[in-house]
Amino acid sequence: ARATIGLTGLATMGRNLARNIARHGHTIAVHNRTTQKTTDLVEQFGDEGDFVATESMEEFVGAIAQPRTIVIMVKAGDPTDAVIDELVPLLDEGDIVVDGGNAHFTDTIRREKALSEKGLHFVGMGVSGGEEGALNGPSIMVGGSDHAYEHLGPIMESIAAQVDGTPCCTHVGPDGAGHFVKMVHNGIEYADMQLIAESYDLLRSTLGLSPKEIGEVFEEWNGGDLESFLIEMTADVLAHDDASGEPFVDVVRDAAEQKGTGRWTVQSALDLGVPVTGIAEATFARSLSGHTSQREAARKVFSTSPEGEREQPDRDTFVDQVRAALYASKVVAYAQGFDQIAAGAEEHDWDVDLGMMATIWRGGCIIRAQFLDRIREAYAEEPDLTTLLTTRYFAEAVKDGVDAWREVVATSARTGVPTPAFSSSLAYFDGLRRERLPAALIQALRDNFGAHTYERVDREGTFHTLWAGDRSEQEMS
Ligand code: NBP
Repeated sequence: ARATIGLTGLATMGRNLARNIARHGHTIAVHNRTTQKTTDLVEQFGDEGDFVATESMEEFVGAIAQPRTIVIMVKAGDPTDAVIDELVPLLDEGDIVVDGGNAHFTDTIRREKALSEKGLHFVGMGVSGGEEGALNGPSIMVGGSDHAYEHLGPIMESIAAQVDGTPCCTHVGPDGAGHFVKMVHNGIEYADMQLIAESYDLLRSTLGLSPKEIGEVFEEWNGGDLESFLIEMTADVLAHDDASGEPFVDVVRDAAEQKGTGRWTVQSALDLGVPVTGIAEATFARSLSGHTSQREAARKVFSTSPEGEREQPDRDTFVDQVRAALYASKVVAYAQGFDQIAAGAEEHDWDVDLGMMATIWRGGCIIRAQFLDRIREAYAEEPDLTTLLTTRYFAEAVKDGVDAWREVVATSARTGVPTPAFSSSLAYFDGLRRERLPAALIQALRDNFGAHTYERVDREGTFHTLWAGDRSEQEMS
């Protein structure tokens, strides 16, 4: 029998995705550059479904029913281009080539253009949830044409995570839209994790709680508004002891790594002019943690202050304040991420349904959370909302938490516990809600040194003051 779909690239992700597809009753042709991986897959898991193992690219392409749907799951970057170059001469018009790796969305736009000129459909597909998700139900963000989704969508919807009967998979929009949304999703994941890490640090450094005790706090938080996969995982990790008997978190080197999607999100946000301060601070915090020699130099010079002046706030009060600060900062980080998706969609002319993004992140992916249902509801109530921050539910949550949020940020400043994500989120919130911003002074300075002109609050038009002359004001337009 001809396979209904093919998948090439059988490392961790590809292999699990192939098994997931086969388990859902789809006949799948499998291929890998190194044939051993194909043989291993079919030997170990061949009884899970209908696999067609192939060795050469020709054999692989020949095994798939037309129009072919072919998923590439190789290392992002040059390997993806190498596989596309090998595949394309073997394909027929109307075939669908799907890149399920973590490609940069601009690469996806480029590839889609090149393949559509050859009469092929190219789909950039963001797959979230790591290896576990790939096997048991990921969250899938599909780009590309409507035609491609008609073929690919039903298969992907069948293997995606399901929440309340809704698959965590959707057609996000044309060309790079799927990979763009996956990128921002990863950026939000960075912010989420940084906020959790800051909460842990505050509870440990300020209250002197042990990792186990903090794990219990997180477990309790997981029973409320903060309920999410990452909070649950934090409770689990903090409760874990190393074989040496030490808390596991204490034996792990404190230098966070990154594969680049957080950096991409921030780079794109800078291009779009969207202030994603939570994601940016989370990304920079990882960089800072890895700057070992600078940290060592600073530690030697500044070791004395202000540690040793540990404040001892009331435990229950402070735990609750940190919870409120975490929630409010999380609202800000998500509001910023959704702003970026809206701006990206506008820039690239993608019609992205923002509520749907929250819907498909409710399951399968690392940031899955109860919270996303609130975001989905907010967009259902008001599809064109200006910012998530001011929607009924989130506005109430932030208003209720703002005093605690300020207290936590103030405590962190006094005690020297760095909280870049908490602090910057609060600054963002205050920046948005202030009646007047000191941007007026910036405009005045710009006009003074560079004749960059300014607008006035009391009249229409553009103006310039002759700063070096008689300081009279000229109307420029
Ligand atoms: P890797 O990113 O480690 O890539 C290994 C695969 O790429 C192998 O199948 C390898 O074939 C193939 N490959 C390479 Br490398 N160069 C090739 C070339 N020139 N021609 C053909 N094949 C080539 O695999 P992964 O961790 O399974 O991830 C796959 C994709 O999924 C990546 O884009 C990744 O960013 C993305 N992703 C990963 C995760 C995760 O949690 N790991 C989550 C979401 C998305 P070989 O066996 O012959 O060397």
